[in-house]
Amino acid sequence: MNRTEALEIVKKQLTERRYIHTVGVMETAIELAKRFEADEKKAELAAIFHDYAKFRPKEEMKQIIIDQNMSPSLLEYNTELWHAPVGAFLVRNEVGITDKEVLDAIAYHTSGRPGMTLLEKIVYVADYIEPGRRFPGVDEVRELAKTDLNAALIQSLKNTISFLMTKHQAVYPDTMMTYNDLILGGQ
Ligand code: DGI
Ligand code: FE
Ligand code: FE
Repeated sequence: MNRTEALEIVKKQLTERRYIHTVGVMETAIELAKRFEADEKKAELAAIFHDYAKFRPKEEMKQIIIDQNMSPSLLEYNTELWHAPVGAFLVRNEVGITDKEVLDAIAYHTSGRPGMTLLEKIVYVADYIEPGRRFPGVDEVRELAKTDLNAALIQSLKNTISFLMTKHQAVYPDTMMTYNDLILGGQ
């Protein structure tokens, strides 16, 4: 599948605004893949489909999490977490992408996980810093991503965890574990 075909497929699943975000993530992920010597084609594909399930009804996502034996703890935390693992499942089933590295980069693009692969880190950071993002602190992460992918990832995790805490929201354990893993030097 080439880029144009992939973008056409995902466009139908998204709002205009989210599609523009997706194109930004795609461009950023390719740039990061070049910089940090990852597979550019896989980065492009994972980025294009990372938010594929973003607008699926919550009930549908919940049912997939249950039926596919995904972590039941997902259901206890923020529903925003669901579109990532559900997206990986749907991209496999509906689009026919079978590359496990690409599917994992989609599955972990929101929560992160300990021992993230290079491709997973690239999609996570690209999602955070694509040119359309305007969060406080995003420029600092953009600067870090020019030279140090792990430092960029740690800073984006810190920002997200702090953001959730200031809103008095729970933090998904895998997100905390991702942060700890990187701080403790687990690559
Ligand atoms: O889908 P996007 O908006 O492009 O970005 P995303 O997939 O990273 O979703 C991020 C949202 O998920 C962000 O607003 C914070 C929210 N969220 C809720 N609970 C958690 C969480 N993000 C992480 N990493 N961990 C959580 O526990
Ligand atoms: Fe997302
Ligand atoms: Fe996104």
